[in-house]
Amino acid sequence: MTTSARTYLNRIGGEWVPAADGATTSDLNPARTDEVVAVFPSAGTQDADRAAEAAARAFPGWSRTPMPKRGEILLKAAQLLEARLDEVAEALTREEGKTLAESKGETARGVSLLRYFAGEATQPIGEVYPSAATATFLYAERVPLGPVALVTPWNFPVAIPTWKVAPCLAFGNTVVLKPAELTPVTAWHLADVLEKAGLPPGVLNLVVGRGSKVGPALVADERIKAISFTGSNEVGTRLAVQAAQRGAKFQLEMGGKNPVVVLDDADVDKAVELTIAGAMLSTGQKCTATSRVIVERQIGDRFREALAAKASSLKVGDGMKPDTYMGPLVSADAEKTVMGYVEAGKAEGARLLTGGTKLRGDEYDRGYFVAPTVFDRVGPDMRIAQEEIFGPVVAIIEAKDFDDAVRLANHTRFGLSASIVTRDLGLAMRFVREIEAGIVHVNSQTAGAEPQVPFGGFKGSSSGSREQGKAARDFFTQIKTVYLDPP
Ligand code: UN1
Repeated sequence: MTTSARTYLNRIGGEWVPAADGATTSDLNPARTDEVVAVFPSAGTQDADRAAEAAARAFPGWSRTPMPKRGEILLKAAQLLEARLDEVAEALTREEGKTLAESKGETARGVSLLRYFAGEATQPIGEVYPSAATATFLYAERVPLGPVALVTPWNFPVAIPTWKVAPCLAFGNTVVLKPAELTPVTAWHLADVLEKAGLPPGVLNLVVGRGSKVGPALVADERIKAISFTGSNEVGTRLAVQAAQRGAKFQLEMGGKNPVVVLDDADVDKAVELTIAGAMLSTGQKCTATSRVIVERQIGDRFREALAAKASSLKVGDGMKPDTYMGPLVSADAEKTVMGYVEAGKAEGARLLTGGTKLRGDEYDRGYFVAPTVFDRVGPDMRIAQEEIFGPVVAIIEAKDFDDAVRLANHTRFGLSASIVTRDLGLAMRFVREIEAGIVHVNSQTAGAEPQVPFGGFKGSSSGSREQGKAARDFFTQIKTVYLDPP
């Protein structure tokens, strides 16, 4: 057991504080569970209450701070985060498991997000309309909501908190950030760089604690005017009901069951490369991960052989090692869920082409390592074709032709991202038109999100709103229409 793990504190009202009841939680390395990465407070309802109070107190001052000034703080935070990019990336790999290369990429994305929203802080925030009356100055202005709760997952512990926090602050709201308890160090860094960049006390409050306690307490709190959540459909649905009951604004980004469609004319190597990247990077733990491959018949055999060969050749290991392609799953629970789906796939009659096992040996025994897994002969209604697995498991489903492929791709309650691999521009354009997904890729993998464009899903993948880019403004502001007449 590592004894040198650093102890961190929550940030409430400008002070670093332990949990009200003194409870703590250990942040473990999923590649080596005997390594304690950090010790954090395990906040409860009392801490949630204090954080909401602090955010409410800070709101009048922050909402009146000129928007460009708020933008300057975000820009300064971007510089500070960039200066500690290696440190944050290493913490990310150690607490979440993804490879160091992915962690560096994600931290760099955090820097871009802060920069992007610093720029947003000088963009127009309303519109002037013609009025029926000659003298009336008629305009609609975007104004802040108030204190907002941001509930974020462990799988992108830098990028997702940043893409919620940055616009939330830019538009004049104050924040209670509740990051996933599995990955608090990265969220702590975000809070720390914002503070060092000059964010006034209470504007951003960090509450690390159990989601099951802190989440509902924040959602029920009358001082919290809106909640933005990324996570499971199960938690999201409950949260929406609770928020709707008291009239709080909410935004949900949830699961996916994202398809890549491989048409007969595709280059097999390219299709394999995109499928592997989409399905196996981050150990398949992305809401945008590829989890179904819908292949046309003629290319089917060549594709499945090449995909299985590539999947079984991937180097799995500790994400800190430079040659690792795929790290561990994040937790024992995650491993149990993934292995449960492997069993379900076999029991329902799918054919296991490769993987499906826990990895054994010195390098693996202390972590949550499973082999990259490929099933074929998957029926469209099997559980592994319908439910979000959130692990390195991909299901190959055969399609008769293009129309069948689109029908199969849309045969899901989710609609986050989708991809097609083809050289046929006409079919690619039809796919873009017919696919029920919020994010469509042609000849690129299903994952990925640039800061300047809307991000979000159709159907059961989201509550309908979008994050990032100009779309972030819609959620983090409300509209005030003003009829201004001379006295
Ligand atoms: C990406 O595909 O790079 O939780 C981002 C998730 C998504 C973010 C995906 N909200 O996986």
